[in-house]
Order: sequence, then structure tokens, then C-alpha cells
Amino acid sequence: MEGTIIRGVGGFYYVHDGISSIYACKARGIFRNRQEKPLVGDRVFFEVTDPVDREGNVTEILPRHSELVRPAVANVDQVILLFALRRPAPNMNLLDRFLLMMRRQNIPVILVWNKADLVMEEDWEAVEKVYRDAGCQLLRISVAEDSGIEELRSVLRGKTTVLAGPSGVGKSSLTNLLHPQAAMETGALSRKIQRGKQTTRHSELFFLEENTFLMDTPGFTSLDVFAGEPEEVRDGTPEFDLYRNECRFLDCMHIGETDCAVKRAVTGGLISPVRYENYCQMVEEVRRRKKY
Ligand SMILES: Nc1nc2c(ncn2[C@@H]2O[C@H](COP(=O)(O)OP(=O)(O)O)[C@@H](O)[C@H]2O)c(=O)[nH]1
Ligand SMILES: [Mg+2]
Ligand SMILES: [Zn+2]
Repeated sequence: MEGTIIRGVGGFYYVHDGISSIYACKARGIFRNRQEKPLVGDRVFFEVTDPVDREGNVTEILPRHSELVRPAVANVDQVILLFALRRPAPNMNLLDRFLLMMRRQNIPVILVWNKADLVMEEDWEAVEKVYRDAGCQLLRISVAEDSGIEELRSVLRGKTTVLAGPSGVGKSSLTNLLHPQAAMETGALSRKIQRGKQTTRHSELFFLEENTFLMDTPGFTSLDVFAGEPEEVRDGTPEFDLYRNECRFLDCMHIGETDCAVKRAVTGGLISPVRYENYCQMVEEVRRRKKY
């Protein structure tokens, strides 16, 4: 049979068949010899050894199309970056850093704004404009009022998605809304293995519907920029594209250069000054990191 590893605890891998059943599987020695370690998110072949208690053996790991380190998860198709429009007020610096990181790893991001119930239409439109210009796919939801959720479901359908964002924005509330049967599924698992569960902090994929999985991650509060080239920060900022051909210098970083069309666009209100400020800061950090 074929399935997806949704959790790994104490040497067991929980494999979801993509429809409705979860099997507690052991990884056979064959992997250990090959130094392969199954990851949450892995697509696997498995054989059922006990159909009543739903136990089995993972027999083969299928090739991964992606692998994230933190959280450790394979085959992620996209990231939902959840921010609240208010309470907590969005930290745009953190947001811009995260967008850049994901762009650099080629992981599609959908920027989802929660707590729509707490802000006026104008406040939303301002945020929407800035991040549309930044090339983001955006969605506005309210978990409290159950609005925008169907649209979000269609974005998730058929994919494995990691849900990320700072704490307090509603990640757990959203997961519970999308996956109300979480407790039931856990209760259905084999008693023998259940015991390990309370003591282990683990990443876990939630099954939402056919071939659709979601992983809630702990909130992050800060994010260091990568070790790389300052040009990567620049090239990961799509709103410069409209203007950069008019800069005097071909390799303009749009910071200290004279006759810079990007800086003119910032001054003229065509590029968000907050995004630009965050950009300058990230370039500075990458440069500093390069020196050491
Ligand atoms: N007003 C409002 N509050 C929300 C909404 N979604 C979640 N909350 C509240 O925000 C707080 C933090 O939610 P939680 O899911 O724990 O956030 P997490 O830290 O990202 O997992 C809780 O008190 C939720 O009830 C929403 O759409 N509107
Ligand atoms: Mg939470
Ligand atoms: Zn320039």
C-alpha cells in the first residue's frame, strides 16, 4: 500500500493512506542499513501486518521533491504564512524576511491575513496593495467569523502545506477549524503506541481531506537573514522590477547610488517605504554576515 507519514514517535511512523486510515508502522532494518531516515511528509510504500490494530511496516520511501529543515518535513508543496491584521499588530520586518527566505528556497507562499473582523476595509486595502505589489498571493480570512475559509480550503486541496506565522495570529484556531476531528483520529490509534505521545514534541501532519495535509508549526518571533549575496535580497524584491532599468548603474543596489529610479519610486510613494526600509536592513545584514 501507499501512504504519507504524518507523524513519527518513538520509532513508529504513522502512515495515512490518503483516504481515511492511519497505520502505526515500523521502519524495517533495510533503511537503517542505507542510512535513510523517514521524515514526516514522506510518501512511502508499506505492508500491513495487523489489519485490526492497524499496524505495519514501511518498506520503501519514495523520492522526495522537497525537504525542509525547520520544521523537518518532506514534500511540502507550499507555505501558508499567517499574520493577523490586528492583535497582534503585524511585524512587517519579520514578514518580509520570511517572504525572502521562502522565495530563496523556491517554496510558494500564500500570505493569509486573519482577524479580518477586527479591521476596517481601508486598513485591509492598504496592506493588500503593498503585498500584491510584492508579488504575493493573498487571502483575507476570519477564523472567528468563519469567513474566507472555503477559499482557503481550495488553496489547500490536494497539497501538503506548512502553516507558519508568529504566535497569537490564530494558527491553532485555524487548524482546529479545518481539522475538527483531530481528537477522534488520535483516539483511534493503537493503545500500545499511544503512550509515547504525551512526552514527545513532534511535527505532525493533519489530514484534511483526500491527499490534503496541513502542518501547524510553533510560532516564530525572529528570523536571521541567510548567508548569501546582497544581490539575492535585491533580486527577491519584485517591486523593484518596474523601475530598475532606469537606474544609472546596471548593478544598482538602490541604496547609496546616485540617479536611482528605485529610490525615486520610494520617495514618490510608488514603492512602500516600509518594505524599502526592511530591504535596506536585510541587505546590510547579509553584507555584515559575509564579512565574518
Ligand atoms: N478576533 C479574532 N480573534 C481570533 C481569530 N482567530 C483567532 N483568534 C484569537 O486569537 C488568539 C490566538 O489564537 P491561536 O490560535 O492560539 O494563535 P496561534 O498562537 O497562532 O496558534 C486566540 O484568543 C483566538 O481566539 C479571528 O479571526 N478573529
Ligand atoms: Mg498555536
Ligand atoms: Zn537603483
